[in-house]
Amino acid sequence: MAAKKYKVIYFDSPGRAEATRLALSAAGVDFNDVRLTSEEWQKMKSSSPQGKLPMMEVEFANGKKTTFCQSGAMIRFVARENDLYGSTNEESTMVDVVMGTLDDFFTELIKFFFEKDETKKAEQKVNLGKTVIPTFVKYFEDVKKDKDWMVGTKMTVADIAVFSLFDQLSVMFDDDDMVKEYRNSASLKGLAEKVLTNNGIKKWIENRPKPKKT
Ligand SMILES: N[C@@H](CCC(=O)N[C@@H](CS)C(=O)NCC(=O)O)C(=O)O
Repeated sequence: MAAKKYKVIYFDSPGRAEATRLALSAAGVDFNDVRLTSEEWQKMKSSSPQGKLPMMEVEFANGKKTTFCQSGAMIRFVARENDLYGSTNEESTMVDVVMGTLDDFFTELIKFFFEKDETKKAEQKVNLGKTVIPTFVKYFEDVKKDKDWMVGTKMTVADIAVFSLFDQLSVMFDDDDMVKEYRNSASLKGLAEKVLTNNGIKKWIENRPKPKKT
């Protein structure tokens, strides 16, 4: 049977698309990495299903094409297709818990990055560094404990997505203090090392466009 063809469409940044790009790479699935400029996106926004990115177009073996929105749905599609979603319903649900928590974390970060008022932005930065980031780091450490993976006994998209978000944070905040809990976390550093043993992920990271500091 012919393989499915994938197109991941997003901006030229990691953001909400990178975990899906990493999951496809982990599974050794080729995909078309489409990176739009703001101008290109504005031209197609009104004719897109939700007026939001990322989107993932999948062309099935019979030629049918479906465009999925919502980063969580996209990565779960890839996870189900490639055995990256745990081995039982309990494990898959725990993967969902981790992914939902990452979404809450991402939402907090987005509020900060899009804040225009400099005073509010400075306050939010303090809150992120003192409270938000340490709280999420502690939560992910509690889930992982001293196991190899976040959930179950093999890599899932929960591992990939946790790795991806902290990888982005490390680039965004070159200020050590902001991500010191992550940098000092033996458990999450261990997870990153495990994720990076995957050849597809290693290759993707070596060759992807270098993430920019926001
Ligand atoms: N829940 C959606 C959120 C999508 C979203 O907010 N996308 C932003 C970028 S991260 C976007 O499309 N912004 C451009 C726009 O609204 O035109 C998801 O996870 O995919």
